[in-house]
Amino acid sequence: ATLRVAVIGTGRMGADHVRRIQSVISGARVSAVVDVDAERAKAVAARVDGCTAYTDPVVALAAADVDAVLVASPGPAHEAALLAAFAHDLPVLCEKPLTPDAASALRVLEAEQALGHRRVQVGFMRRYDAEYVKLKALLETGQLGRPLMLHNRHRNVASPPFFTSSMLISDSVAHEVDATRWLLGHEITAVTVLRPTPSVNAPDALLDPQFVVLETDGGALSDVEIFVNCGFGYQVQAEVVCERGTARVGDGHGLVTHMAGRWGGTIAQDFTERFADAYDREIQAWVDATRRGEVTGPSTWDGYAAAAVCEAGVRALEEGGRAEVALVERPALYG
Ligand code: NAD
Ligand code: ISE
Repeated sequence: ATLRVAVIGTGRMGADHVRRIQSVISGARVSAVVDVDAERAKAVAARVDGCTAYTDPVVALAAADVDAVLVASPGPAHEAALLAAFAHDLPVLCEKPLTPDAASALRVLEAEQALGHRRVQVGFMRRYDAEYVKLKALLETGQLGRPLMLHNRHRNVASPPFFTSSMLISDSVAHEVDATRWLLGHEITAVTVLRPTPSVNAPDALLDPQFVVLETDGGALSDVEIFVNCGFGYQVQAEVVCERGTARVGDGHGLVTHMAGRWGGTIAQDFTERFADAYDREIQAWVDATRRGEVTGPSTWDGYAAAAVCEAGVRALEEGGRAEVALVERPALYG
């Protein structure tokens, strides 16, 4: 049967996911949208046949025509939405971050264990990006040997007005934290954050860019340049350096033109463009797995681990130096 999805949060990502479920992927439709901004929810619902607008997630998730939940509200609202979904044992696609800090992520981890089965796929969409998937597959062949270092660059054109210096870590570097754990198959054990003099284009007091070094339990280093007001484009790149070679993704050389004595291409301007296909595959994979009665993709454990690493990263940013990551023991539910 067609999966009837409630989308919580109808801002930039939520509205894009509504469009994706209705017009791009198969097997699902949007039966409810929820936003604390009633007008926004109504405007999105008006574009979808048979879709009801709500302002309270708890009321929406109790509706009879909701089979699954897509959480796209801001991070601080995720815990309440996840617990409301668990109360009805509903499958959830939760946009990253699972929650903004380790304590709240741990509460979600414990609540899912109390259900006794996995219910959550976390929205770390890099795992569905064609280039990242190829990089992961190459590493798994072992041809390049053991990974020693991973170099990441993550650049946004401009940060939204509510962005804080710690959000460069908890909202943006969260993706590289997950990509590092997933690509290398290691847990991250410590974080160091270096702070160059901020760019003149960074809004007042925003520490942008930052340089983050992640240490792993497999003895690898993963560094991240995070620069959210670079001005020129949206770039996400990764290069892994192994004992017998290197491999990199994200150069974006899709179309190269030669004209008037110059050569070049274009640079995506935001994540909805750069990762459009990854989001499509991510949501399709969630719908397909849910309809089979399965839960696949990044788990609540992955969301918790990322939250714990980011929390250590924020500590390293604020206090200087190196902050160690403390994880609880990995519960059996997560393999
Ligand atoms: P946004 O501010 O554009 O939209 C958030 C919406 O949620 C707003 O309409 C707001 O009114 C609504 N909202 C706030 N509190 C709510 C609550 N308690 N219940 C219901 N609705 C509520 O934000 P966004 O950029 O769309 O980000 C949403 C989520 O998606 C965040 O978790 C963010 O980290 C994530 N995100 C992921 C990616 C990615 O690449 N995967 C990119 C951008 C954002
Ligand atoms: C945003 O929330 C995302 O998830 C984007 O992928 C990332 O590039 C951006 O920096 C975040 O703020």
